[in-house]
Amino acid sequence: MAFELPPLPFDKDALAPHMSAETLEFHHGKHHKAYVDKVNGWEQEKGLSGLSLVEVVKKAKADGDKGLFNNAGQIWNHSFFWQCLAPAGKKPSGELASKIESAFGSTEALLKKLGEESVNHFASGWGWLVLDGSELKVTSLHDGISPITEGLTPLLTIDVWEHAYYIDYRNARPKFVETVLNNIINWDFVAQNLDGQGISRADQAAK
Ligand code: MN3
Repeated sequence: MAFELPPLPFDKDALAPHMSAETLEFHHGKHHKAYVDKVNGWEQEKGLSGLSLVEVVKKAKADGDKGLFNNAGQIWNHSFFWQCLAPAGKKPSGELASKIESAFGSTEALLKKLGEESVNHFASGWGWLVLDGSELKVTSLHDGISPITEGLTPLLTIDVWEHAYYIDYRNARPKFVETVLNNIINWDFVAQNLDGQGISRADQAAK
């Protein structure tokens, strides 16, 4: 098995000033890596050989193994999160834009709702735009929980653990959330998740 830390899909300084190279050095190079190392360290003890990351997350949930569930979920969530970001993010278009319009009224309304959900999420976790069946929904999940074990299809996420914003924004989660959602979202990736292409890209990146 031995999971690997996937490389960032952009240069470390490509998201500045919205997300600095220093934040990415710590968030990707230390926090994300620590989850990978932790799960790899359990390979023998917890019988994880030969399992994919998603299988590990599902097994941990079935076994009620919270430590493994959160650490493996965090590998997956971060691998997915990096794919959700891009320098100079464009706006949603095509099928995604029409789905957003019929579910929320407009992209601005979606960003407001997702922003509020993410800002108001208590303590550590993630804000998510998901498909619940064929319906677009905004939600938030705690710690390392991922939509992949909740029967939901992830389209877009924002990390609201303190380590995601403390270097660049100190304690100002609202400013971080607003800045990321309005400036560096990779809407092409979000659109690819409507039919699962993007998710398989994130899964591969997680191995
Ligand atoms: Mn994080």
